[in-house]
Amino acid sequence: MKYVEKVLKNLKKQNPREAEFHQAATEILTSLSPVIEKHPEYEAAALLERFVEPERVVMFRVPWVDDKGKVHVNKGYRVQFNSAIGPYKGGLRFHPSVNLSIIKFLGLEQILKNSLTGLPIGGGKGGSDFDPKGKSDREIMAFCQSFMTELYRHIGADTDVPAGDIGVGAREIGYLFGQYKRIRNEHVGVLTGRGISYGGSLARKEATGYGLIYITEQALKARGDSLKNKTVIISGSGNVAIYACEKAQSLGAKVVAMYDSKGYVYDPDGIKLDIVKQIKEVEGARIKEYAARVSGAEFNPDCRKIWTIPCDIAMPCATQNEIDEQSAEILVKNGVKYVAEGANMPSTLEAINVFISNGVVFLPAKAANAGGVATSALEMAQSSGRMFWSFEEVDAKLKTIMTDIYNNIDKAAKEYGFEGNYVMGANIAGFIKVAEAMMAQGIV
Ligand code: NDP
Ligand code: 2IT
Repeated sequence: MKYVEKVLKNLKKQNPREAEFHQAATEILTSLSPVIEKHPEYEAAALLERFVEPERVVMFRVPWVDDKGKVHVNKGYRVQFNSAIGPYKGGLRFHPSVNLSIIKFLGLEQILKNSLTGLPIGGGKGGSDFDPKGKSDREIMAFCQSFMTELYRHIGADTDVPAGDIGVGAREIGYLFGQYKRIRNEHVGVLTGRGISYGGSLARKEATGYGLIYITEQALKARGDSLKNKTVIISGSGNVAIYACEKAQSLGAKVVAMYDSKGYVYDPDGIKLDIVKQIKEVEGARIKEYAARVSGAEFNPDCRKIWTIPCDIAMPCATQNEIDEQSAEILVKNGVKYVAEGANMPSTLEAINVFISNGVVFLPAKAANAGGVATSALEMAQSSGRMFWSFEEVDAKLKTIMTDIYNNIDKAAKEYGFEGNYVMGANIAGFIKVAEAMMAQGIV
């Protein structure tokens, strides 16, 4: 049996019932075969076995009291996956679906994503099964303070730097940072996505969505095309989706549909983003509201049906496995030309096969959504340098980073004989740097 197959088989055996982790590992390890074949010394150094095993997993209890005085207990996680090229870096997700498998798949992906940014950041991820929906500000604060009261001892500006993800935005980062500072008595860049008044970076909020559009623009440009007049579907209506929509529209694309977990809205005239922002960012209400406010817009409670709307470009920006094989086939049948993943692992392995085998330009998450964490690394640089860059400076750096990522994954795919296959390109280009760093540092 080949080395990668052995490692994958063992991973599944040693980590049973972790479906999402198996899925991410399968995609990554399968792509790495051509690199591994060129480097027999990797097997002798058990490099892959070490690569798929987190350096450290922290699991903890998060007790907190709600507004009625009732005590709740949630699970807290931080997976410090790989620090070969820099301090652990990656978001925190607060969502009731969170479990160890989900945090591990996100952490594994993050290692390669962070490597692709070209910046010195290792891979980590964390979160909780806490559901921020319907909670008061005080309850959110109580939860965040309790979460940080354990997490603080495991993180640090040069050790592990968490940030946001699903359910963790500016408000949560603020409460988490306040508690860290209070315990440690240190005002340092230990979290990114901070508010601008206390060490955050301009353009971090927009970065994942903008970056997604910048890399898509590059892929279009390389084919003599542009976003102008393209029909786009963006799933989700959170941080990534909103700013992807904003940048896509500013470049002339027509975004016709978006969703939240309760259903999607279709607006054939093009989504009015100010109304979405009002509903989601100001009121914290449901996207369904959009259809009530905009004439000609329709609401459908079945999220998956969003992929039956014909489009040129599909951008899943909500969560894992939102596009399955059947949805991918419908998208292809309806003429989709590009799929760019804003969310992490939004396409199943079967869906990816459908896209690639049908010649769809498929930009995988670890490349396409790397703009968020890249800008987090720019926030870290500003924090440690005691500097503050303008929006334009940060945005220009983000654009360069996304262009470089596109060129690097394109080049790696070609070099290894898989031209146009960016799953291969992204995994290989991301892995090479991490593998070199791990080999140089000995058996650790
Ligand atoms: P937000 O919490 O801001 O928004 C999440 C959005 O996805 C909401 O519209 C939410 O709807 C929807 N959603 C979540 N779960 C489901 C589900 N099961 N079915 C349908 N819709 C769902 O998160 P972000 O925008 O920050 O994150 C979105 C994705 O992008 C995630 O996969 C995240 O890992 C990834 N990502 C985020 C980065 C960042 O910088 N924030 C960076 C790189 C990747 P509802 O409100 O109804 O739950
Ligand atoms: O998935 C991701 O890359 C993020 N949620 C952002 C991580 C970060 O550290 O900014």
